[in-house]
Order: sequence, then C-alpha cells, then structure tokens
Amino acid sequence: MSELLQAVVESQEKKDLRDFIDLLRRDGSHRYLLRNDILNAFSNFCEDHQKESDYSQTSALGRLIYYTQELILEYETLYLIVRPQIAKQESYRVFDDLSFEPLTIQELLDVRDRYVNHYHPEEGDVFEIDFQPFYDYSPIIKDSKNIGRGVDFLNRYMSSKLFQDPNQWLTAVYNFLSLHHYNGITLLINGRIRDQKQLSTQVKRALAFVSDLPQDKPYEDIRFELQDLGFEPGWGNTAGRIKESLEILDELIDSPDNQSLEAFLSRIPMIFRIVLVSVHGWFGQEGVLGRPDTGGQVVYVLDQARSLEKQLEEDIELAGLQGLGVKPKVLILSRLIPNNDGTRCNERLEKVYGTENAWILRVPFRERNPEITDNWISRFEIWPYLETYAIDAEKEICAEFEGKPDLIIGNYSDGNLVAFLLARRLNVTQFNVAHALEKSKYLFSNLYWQELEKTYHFSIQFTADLIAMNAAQCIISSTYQEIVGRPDSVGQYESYQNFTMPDLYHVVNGIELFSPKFNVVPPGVNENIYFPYSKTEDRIPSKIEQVEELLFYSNDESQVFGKLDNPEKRPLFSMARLDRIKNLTGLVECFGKSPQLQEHCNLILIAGKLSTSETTDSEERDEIEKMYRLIDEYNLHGKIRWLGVRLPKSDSGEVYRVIADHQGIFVQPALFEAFGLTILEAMISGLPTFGTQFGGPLEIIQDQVNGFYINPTKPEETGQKILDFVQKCEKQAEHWNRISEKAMERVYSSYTWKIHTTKLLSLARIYGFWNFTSKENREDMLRYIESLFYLIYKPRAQALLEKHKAQ
Ligand code: UDP
Ligand code: LCN
Repeated sequence: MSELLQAVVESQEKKDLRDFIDLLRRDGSHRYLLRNDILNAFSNFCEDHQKESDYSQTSALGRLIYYTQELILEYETLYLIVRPQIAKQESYRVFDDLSFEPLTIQELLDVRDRYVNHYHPEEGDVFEIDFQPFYDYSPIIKDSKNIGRGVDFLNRYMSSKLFQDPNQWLTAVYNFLSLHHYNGITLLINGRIRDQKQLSTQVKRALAFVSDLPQDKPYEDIRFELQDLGFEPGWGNTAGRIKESLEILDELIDSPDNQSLEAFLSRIPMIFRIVLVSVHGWFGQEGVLGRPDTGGQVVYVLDQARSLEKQLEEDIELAGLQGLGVKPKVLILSRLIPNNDGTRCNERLEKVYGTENAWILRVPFRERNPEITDNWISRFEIWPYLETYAIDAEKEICAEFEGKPDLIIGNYSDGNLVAFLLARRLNVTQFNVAHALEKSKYLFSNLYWQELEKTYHFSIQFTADLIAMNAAQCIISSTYQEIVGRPDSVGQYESYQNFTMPDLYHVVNGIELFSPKFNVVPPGVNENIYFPYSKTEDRIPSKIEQVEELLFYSNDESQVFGKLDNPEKRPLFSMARLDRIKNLTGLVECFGKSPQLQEHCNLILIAGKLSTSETTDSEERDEIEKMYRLIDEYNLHGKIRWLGVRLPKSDSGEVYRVIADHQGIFVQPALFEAFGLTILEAMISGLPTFGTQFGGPLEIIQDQVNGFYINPTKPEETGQKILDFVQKCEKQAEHWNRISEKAMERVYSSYTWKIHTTKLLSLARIYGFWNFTSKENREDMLRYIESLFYLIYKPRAQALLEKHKAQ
C-alpha cells in the first residue's frame, strides 16, 4: 500500500489528494470517517472537481481510497488505515506536506485515544492485551482464502507431522482407541490387544474373520468372536460395516493419509452427550420469539439440538451400539426465569419437541435480587451472574448426564463465556458460536465505550469475547465474512484483531484470524416448518385461510395496526425483532419515500409489539414510536399493516408461503445482519428476497441470481431496486417464478441442518483426536485468559452487580 500512496504523492494526483483533504477539513462534520463516509466524501469530491466518471477506478488515489477503511484527521496530520487485502491492515501518518510514514499498531491505538481525548501518557502506559505469542508456535493457515476451513488444514498439517514417525503414529492410534467408554462399557478395543504391534496383527485377523461372513450379519451375532480378537462394540452394526471400518484402520496403520484419517474418525463413536449453552433467555419453544434479544439464536439452537440428536442416533446405530442401550443426549443450557411472563422459562426441564432425548435445562441465577434476577435480564446486563451460574450449571449438567459431557458449544458472548468456564472446569472440548458480535454491530462501540457503558457494558462484553474466542478449540461461524469480511469490509472477528478501549486497555492482537480454529458451518432451516409454497399437499387449508385473514384483513386492534385500502396489491413483507439494527423503520421510510412503490405494493410487517407500554426495552420503545411517526409523516395509512403478534412457529412458516401465494417479496433491511435466518426461511418458501448487503445475507444470496442485495442506508436506491423488480415481474410473468425457484434451490443445496450437523460432529471428533494426540499445551494461554477473567472481567461484573443492587 505504501507504493500506492507513494504513487499518489509523486504524481499529478498529489493535488487531488490535497484538495480531498481540504474538503474533508472544510466539511468539518466528521474528523473520524469510516468506509461508507469515506466513499461518500470521495464521490462528493469527484463531483465537485468534475472528475471523469471512472476516476475512482483508474486513478491511484481512487484505488487508495477504495482500500481505506478509516480516516482520522488530527490538526495538520491525516491518518489512513488501509486494508490492502482480507485480514491485513496497514496504517499511515500523512503530514501536511504529504510526506508520510507507517504507523505501528501501538501508535495507531494512541491516535484513536487522542481522538476521543483519552490519551494520557504522563499517567503511565495503558494495559496491552496481546494473544499473538500464544499462536506463534501453533499451525497457521497461509492463504486468506483458506480461512474458515481450519479443520482440513489442521488435519493435513498434523498428520504430515505425525505420519513421519510410524512408531509415534501407531502409538497415537493405539492410545486413542484404548480410550473410549460409554457408561462403563468398553468400546473399540479391549485389554487383549496390549500394544500397537498387536493392534496391527489383530486388525488383519479380524478383517479375515468378517470378510468371510455375509455382509448383513448383525453385530450381535459375532460380538463374542470379535471380543476374543480384542475388539469391542463401536466398529459397526453389521459384518459389512465392521469390515469397512477395519479396512480404513488397516490402511491408516500401513500407509496413513489425512483423508482416510478423516473418514476413520468420522466413524468413531466418541460423542454421546452435548451441551449447547444459550444463557440469556427467553429460551423456549413457544411464545418467546420476537422479544428483545430472542430471535435467531433460539431458533438455531433448538433446530441444532434436534438435528444433532438425530445425527448422533444414526451414528450410534451404524456403529452397532444401539442394542447396548447407548443413547445420545443433548442439553440446551439456559437460565431459569421465575417471572415467566406466560412462557415455560420458569421450568427446570423441558423436552425438545420431536426428540427422544434432547432437553432444555434451565438453571437460575444464584444471586438473589428478586427485582432483577427473578425477571428477564437484557443480554447487556447479564454479566455479574455468569460465574456462579457456570458453577451451578456444572452440577446440574453432570447430574443429568450422570457424567461429563463430550462437547460444549457456547452461543453468543454470554453463552461462550459460560462454555469457557464449564469447559475449563470439566476439561471438555469447547466450541463457540457467535450469532452476532456486538462490537461490529454498534459503530465505534469500543472507542466510545465509556459513554455507552451505562446502557451496554461493552467493557465486560468485549473482554468476555476475547476470553471465549481465544479459549475455544473451534469457532463455528455461519459465513466466511463473519470471520474476515470481504475485500471491501472488515469481518466480525477481524474487528477484534486490534482495538482500543480508551483508559481500560489496548488490544494489539486480540485473535489470530489465520488459526485453524475457525470453521465455516452455516445453519439450515427447519424443513418441517419452512418449505416451498408450491408443496400444497403439505399445507393445511384452514391454516392458510387463518393466516390470510391475519395478514390482510383482520381488524383486531390488539394485534394489528393498519387496514389495507387495496389488499390485492403485491405484498412486500418483513419480519424481525423491533430493534434499531433490524431497521424495520428504515424499510417503512424506504416505502414512504417511493410513491410509485406504494402504487404497486402494500407493506406488511410482523414486528414486536404495537404499544410502548408493553415493553421495557428502550430500543424497542424507540422503534415503536418511530414507526408511528413515519407512518404519519409519509401518510402510509391504507398501505401498511403492522402486526404486533408472536406467532407459533408453524404459523410463521405459513406466513411466508401465503405471501408467496400472492407473488410477494421479502425484504430484510437490517443495518447489519450477522447471518439472517429469516432470509433462509423466506427463500426456501419461494419468496424473492431483498437482503441487506451488510453481513451474512451477502453470502446466502447471490445477487440477481437467487435474490437481491440492498443497501439499507440508501432508502431511495433500495426503493428503486424493489420497484424495478416489481415492474419487471409485471411485464414478464415468469420473472418472479425464476427468482423464486432459484431461491429455493439455493437453500436446499447449501443450507440444511443435515449438512450442518454432519460437519459439526466431524469437527468435534477431529479436534478431539488432535487435542488428545498432540497433547497441545494450551495451558499458558489459558492461564493468561484466566488473568483477564479475574483481573478485568470479574471486577467490572462485580461493579455492575453493585449497581443492580442499588436499583
Ligand atoms: N421470528 C419470529 N417472530 C418474530 C420475529 C422473528 O418467529 O416476530 C423468528 C424468525 O422466523 C427467525 C428468527 O426469529 O427464525 C429471527 O432470526 P434472524 O436470524 O433473522 O434474526 P435475529 O433475531 O436472530 O437477529
Ligand atoms: C443472531 C442473528 O443476529 C442472526 O443474524 C443469526 O441468523 C441468528 O442469530 C442465528 O445464528
């Protein structure tokens, strides 16, 4: 990048750079510009200076601006933070005379502190958090396009090391196979195979034995012969399956390669009990969605639990363990909320519908401050209660399982912190899922944390994030860009690489993005609930009628605001929680600004509540007020319906389908969306979908192929895009169908729970194997993490507790 900057200052473009900086200084409203502002400012500059239309692509300055993520103006100096490629950052100080020099991360963090008047070197240095040294001796991916495929890399890397020494390799395999038990039952091999040499001979003998048998002979019929040879249950349910497993092992012993290792490990029965941690609630199966903080995470975890149980059952059956009473169990750990507000969140145990052995286990917060802990607590206020919660939860989990879990998966910042505490205490593999990291959702959330602390407590949350993401053996992300963004935008995890929390700490390296711990495993949709509108045989006519009535006609003012003048118009539909980032009010504004769109379409929203008196959440209250204001301002009466309902899941599936019956459109206008389950739901139902270009939808949707991107910060442009589509559909009846078909195809080919859980379980086994064999010493990093927990997290959480007590 320094060459590009050099090219600018050594060419005629030097004057342009000077003029651009002048313009920024004159404008004065922003001294700290983020990418969107920078691009807007530059396009104003090009207009003012009557530049050629392709100037931003052809000039060196244009290209420099394209890569610039942040721009800070300080007296006579300008700071440029550029991102020449994914997961790389460079910073420069550009002086008044346009000479420049690179900036270290430490210097950059100081500049940012100075910008907010929190730079006090005379009072001593600020605390620096640096995780880099702990990653220096672990395997690191080289090429950024392989980020998110950590397990393939890890497998190749570790096996090539291990296979070099056949003796060490064989010992590792033997030790690993000797390890497995289920409730006192020995699995895989027994004491008759005394060492690795014997393992090799016995595998061949057993192979000879099973090869002569009919392939479908059940395992039970040959159990004792195999036991004599040293083999216990777990190799397969039939002679044929056992033969396959032993063949892979035989090959692994004689001529190992990483693919057969992966195939072998995916057959090993080593996971039976899984904990999914989703703490903050409301966590339940009915009447919880659409509340503040309760959306996709609950849907995701419930579907994941169902799918995991099913997959584990299939695996157990194939491994030949079903007859032995081996049964998988999945626990969703959440908090018990005594004041349940009509939900089942005050019940300790609730079975997950449609499963044999998946349960929601709710554990209450130990601190007794009934005004607070008996009620739902926002995710921003939950921190003081989590440490003791983890201790109490550990006992409950172990009692439920009658032993330890095999895998703990955290969800969101609070669940991941609890997963870390549990995994550390129980010495179990920890996986993280983030759903959303607030740091990138709220712009400047770290720089202005002190001002925001009263409402958001980001100092505690971001510390918890650093702790959990570094402690986890594996981070499951839903998209690639969740980790490292796109060529033109920073990823969620990437934003933890370095940042300042002025007066608290500087993070000079918060996470290693090239670590193989990152794996992209997108979720799916519940296909029993969300399926194509055209599958009429699975739809219930009375339900369709009921949903039609609710969406377009019912006058029940307790549930619906607005009556449509012309219900026949094409519906634009959206459904989301009413928080600021979801930006449903932005969609109303976009609709309001386009009289033409109003001519062709109605707007139908399912969102939160209709009255501010029904909510205690400040963002929800603000959004409700704004919604009414906008409806009046643009006089949308007769053209909009706003449903403040909490639908049972089965109805919500039918809602999308009924909208599709009307050849409607789904719009997801969030300012930022980590993944966006509603996009999958809409697409599988067959709805042409317009999704925000900020976040996950960018990977789910392929623009113009199976949906469309929108920029929610540009309401006019968004309105026009939707209008163009509507007009095209009116001209060519087939256009709607084409996009609808492609949308359904997209979900079925890439976003199913079956794909998700197969991958997840394979990851769990492979990470489990490598943790065991490599004896990777993470203790130094974990000790460092613990000090962050005790010295930063805990005192701050304690202070918040005192605040709660004083309320
Ligand atoms: N949802 C719902 N009713 C509502 C709002 C949302 O059933 O009033 C469901 C929606 O169908 C989806 C989930 O909640 O399954 C929202 O997930 P998404 O990933 O879109 O957003 P999140 O709320 O997690 O940010
Ligand atoms: C939370 C979000 O904000 C969504 O983007 C995700 O789809 C959801 O969780 C499930 O991961």
